[in-house]
Amino acid sequence: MTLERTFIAIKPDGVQRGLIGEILSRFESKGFKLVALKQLVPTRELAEQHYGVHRERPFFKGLVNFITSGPVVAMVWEGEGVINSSRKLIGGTKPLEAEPGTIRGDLAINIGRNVIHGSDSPETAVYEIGLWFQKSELNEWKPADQTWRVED
Ligand code: DAT
Ligand code: MG
Repeated sequence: MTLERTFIAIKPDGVQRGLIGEILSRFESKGFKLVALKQLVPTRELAEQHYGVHRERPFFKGLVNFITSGPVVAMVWEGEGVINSSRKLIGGTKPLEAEPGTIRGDLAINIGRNVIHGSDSPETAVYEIGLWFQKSELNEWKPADQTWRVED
């Protein structure tokens, strides 16, 4: 079993629309483990580093303006296969094409207001966790019901 960690962020639209609890509950109910969580308004520098791969895209400036426009809930979730599984829970980038049952499929309609971010690969996850969190902010702990979610 390979334990993975992924970076998940509820974007400013999700926070403003009161969707924090709804979104958290999907990861919690699935059984993944929350190892870090904080709310912050990202600086432009952080946002530009986070979305660095999109720097040359026409939507980059709007994306950075949006992500820095208000509080974001930044998180790290842990579990076997959590990176891919989170992308499935989140759904496709275009909310109108995202499957019903996914976060974007159920809660959003516009690509520029798609409520949540999730790392797309192990390399991206390591980069994004390091960008948003100090090591000391990542909590090592064992959920009391762990043996009812995963076999030893
Ligand atoms: P994802 O967030 O599903 O990983 P991505 O990495 O391709 O998608 O793009 C990052 C964000 O940029 C995406 O959540 C919304 C925005 N975005 C992507 N493509 C866009 C487009 N064609 N027009 C406007 N915004 C776009
Ligand atoms: Mg992406």
